[in-house]
Amino acid sequence: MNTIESLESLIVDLPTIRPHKLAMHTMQKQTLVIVRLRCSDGIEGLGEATTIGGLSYAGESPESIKTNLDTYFAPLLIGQDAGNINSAMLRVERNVRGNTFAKSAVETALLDAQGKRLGLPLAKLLGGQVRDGLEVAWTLASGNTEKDIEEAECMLDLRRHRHFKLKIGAHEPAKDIAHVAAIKRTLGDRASVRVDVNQVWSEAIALRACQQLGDAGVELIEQPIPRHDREALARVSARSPVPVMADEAIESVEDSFALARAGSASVFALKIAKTGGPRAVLRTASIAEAAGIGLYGGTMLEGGIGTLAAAHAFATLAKLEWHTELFGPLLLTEEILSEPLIYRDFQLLIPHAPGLGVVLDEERLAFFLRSRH
Ligand code: MUC
Ligand code: MG
Repeated sequence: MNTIESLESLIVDLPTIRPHKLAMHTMQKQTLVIVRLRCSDGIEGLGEATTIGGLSYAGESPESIKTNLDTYFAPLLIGQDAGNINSAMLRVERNVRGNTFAKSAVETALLDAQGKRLGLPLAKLLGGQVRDGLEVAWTLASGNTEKDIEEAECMLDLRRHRHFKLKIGAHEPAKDIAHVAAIKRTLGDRASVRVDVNQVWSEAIALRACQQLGDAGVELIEQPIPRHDREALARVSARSPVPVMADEAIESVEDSFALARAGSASVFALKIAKTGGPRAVLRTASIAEAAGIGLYGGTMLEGGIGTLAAAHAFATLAKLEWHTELFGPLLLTEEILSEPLIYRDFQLLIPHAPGLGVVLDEERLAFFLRSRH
């Protein structure tokens, strides 16, 4: 039998092109957790578990992900059949509660290895892609309206992005809404503008603000209120003139079912990290599709490995009405892959090589490894 021989996790710190300001945290760098899964047939699978701002976004930090992978996941997986992803992930599921970021990295690494083994790109392993590329939104989060406008103009000129997500919630709603309205006024019909509130508003504030954002021409409002209040999200969603998207509210496939049942949102942000991997995210997508909920391909600002793991999965979806925000690698100044991902004509292209379609640059990886510093 071809078995899993080792599972190694590496913390890599990479600089960002500028500070990235979210309501709960300002990123000055991004920290990736890279998984290397080695199999007895000599094949290595790669995975990534990346979050935002230590513990400020979700319940797993890069350090806890590494500890849990090394201490709990590795002993569960070593010696198991490397070619049976269902059985390996079932074993993980039976023994590990939560920890969807770490699970996502492991599922990705198993799929990457299997794809390389069978000579199939990951999207083919998942049933086959129905599109060659994915439109990618860019997040304007410099913290300054003029700079954001300049950045958006530059992205339009480069034909890299024509959908922009604005991170709000760090300021008073009136100030945030004026910032959004100024950007939308300048960009007009040349671009779509969406906002992400990252759970900051109360229901009362959200009800008023959604109206004002609608008047300003915003086309999508992401997670306006705290994740746990599904009923309030449903009320805001029902009264908002703009579609409301659930992001942090989804921390598992089961959460997505509960949200669909409660009618909490008309769009779901799919993230491999929040549901436990590329296959798990497709289960969330199926729930949404059955409930008539629109789909958006979200990110935790992963590097190239996590970004492509999500891209292969999203490329298999029949409908991806709201496109994606798979721009994580473009926020980083450094690359740890031997070839960067290809962004062209507003799209991220899906590689055709077996597995994820990436190769690590061992020297760059070694240079940015946290243990070196
Ligand atoms: C989030 O909340 O959606 C995605 C894009 C971005 O700038 O931040 C992330 C997280
Ligand atoms: Mg979000």
